[in-house]
Amino acid sequence: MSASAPQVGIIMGSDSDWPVMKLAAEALDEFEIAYEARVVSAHRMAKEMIAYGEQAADRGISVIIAGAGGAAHLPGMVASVSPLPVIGVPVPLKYLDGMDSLLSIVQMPAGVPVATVSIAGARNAGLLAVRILGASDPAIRAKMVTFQADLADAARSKNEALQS
Ligand code: RP5
Repeated sequence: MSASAPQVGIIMGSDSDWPVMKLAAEALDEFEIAYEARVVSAHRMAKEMIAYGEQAADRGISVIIAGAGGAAHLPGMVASVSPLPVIGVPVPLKYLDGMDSLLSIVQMPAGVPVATVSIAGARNAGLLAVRILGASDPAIRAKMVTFQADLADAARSKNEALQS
């Protein structure tokens, strides 16, 4: 977490989700984007969850990344009370390999979108948040362009290593 006002809110159903969700935080750190990270359980802290969703935009948050496991209602419920883009991260638990989390997050009713990434895909959730911010911030967008070029270079190097 950085000292400047957070642009991204990372929320999760439990602190047990943090080993997955910290990958989103690490991606945001790479782009020097300020974020906050909080446990806001949909089932155990429903009132706080609603308050978080209702207040996030007014507090200056631009994107919410919401991760949960099992009956993962947090991303969809927060999306229902916030006008912000919400990125859902299905967190895999002991049983069902995260399919329960994925299906709980991805099939939202029309009118209430959640941008669901892959099971345990918190790094991509962080990178998607960077892209969303970059759409209206040229400095962030320029960093993303550099990141993408580096990604391509790394892939090309691996291909060249295979050829030699
Ligand atoms: C979900 O229940 C949380 O998102 C977490 O993935 C799961 C288990 O929570 P704990 O019992 O570990 O607190 O709501």
